[in-house]
Amino acid sequence: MLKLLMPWPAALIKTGKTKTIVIADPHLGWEMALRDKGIHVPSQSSKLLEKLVTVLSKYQPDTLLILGDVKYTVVAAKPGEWHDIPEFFTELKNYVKNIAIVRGNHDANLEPLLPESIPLLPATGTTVGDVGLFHGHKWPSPTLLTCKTIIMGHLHPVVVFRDPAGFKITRQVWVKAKCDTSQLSKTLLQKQRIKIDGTPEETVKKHYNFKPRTSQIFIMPSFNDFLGGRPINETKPRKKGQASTMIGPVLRSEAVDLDNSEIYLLDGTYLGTLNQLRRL
Ligand SMILES: [Mn+2]
Repeated sequence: MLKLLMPWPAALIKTGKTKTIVIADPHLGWEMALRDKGIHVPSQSSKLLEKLVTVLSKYQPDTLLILGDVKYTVVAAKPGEWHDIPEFFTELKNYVKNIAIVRGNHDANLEPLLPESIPLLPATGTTVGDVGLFHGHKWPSPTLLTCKTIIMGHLHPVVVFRDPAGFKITRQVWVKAKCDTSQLSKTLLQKQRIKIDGTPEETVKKHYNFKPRTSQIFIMPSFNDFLGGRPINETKPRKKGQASTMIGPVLRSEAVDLDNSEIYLLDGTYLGTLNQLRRL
C-alpha cells in the first residue's frame, strides 16, 4: 500500500511486514555552495533533520529510504559536509531502525560520509512491495517493471504562477503520471540490448519471468524546501516524434504521459493537469 504523506514531501509504503518512509533529494549542504559566493545561509541540516524526525515519529516506520541526492556537491565532498552528513545520519539512527539510500547523481563518493550500517543502493533502483523506486537520472532496472507504481525524485518539481502585479509564486508539487507499460518495457529492453521477440511484454516475460505491470509514476517533491525547483508548467508540451525537454531519461521517453499528468500541492490540493497549468 502506497500513501503520500500530505503535507510532507514524503511517502509511506506498507507491506505485510514492513513500513517504509520514502523521501528524495535532501541535498544536505546546499547552503555551503552559496557561502562560497559570499551569501551567508546558516546550515539547513538541523532543520531538515527536525522535519524528518517529525515524520518518523508520527509514522514509526522500520525503514527510511532516501531516493538519491543526499549531498549537494556532485563529486567531492566539501569540508562542511564531512561534519554535517555523518552527524545527520548518526542522529537519524535514533529514530529509525534501517536507513537505505538509492544513489542519485550528487552521491558520488558519499560512502565515506555514511555510517557502515547504511547501504547505498544502485541508481537503477530497488523495489518495496508493489512500488519501484529510483532516483531518475538514469534508466531504472527492468526489475522495477514488476511494480504497478514507480516513484522517482531528481526533478524537484514546482509550479510557478504569476499574478497580474507580476509577483511570482512558486510551490512544490507532486506529479502523478500515467505510464505506458508496453512502451516502458520496450525502452528498458532496448537499454539492456535484449532483442524484442513478439510484444515487449512477452519479451520481458521470457527474459525475466514476470509480467510487466508499471502503469503509473509519481515524481516526488524535494525534501529540502529551501532549494529551488524545476518549474514544470514552464516546460513545453511533447510534440509527436520529438524528445521532451524534461530531465531524466524516463521522463524524456514516450512511456510517461507528462502532459496529462495530475499535479498536487504538498497539502494534497489538486491543481489540474500539467497541460492546464501551462496556460497560466
Ligand atoms: Mn538528482
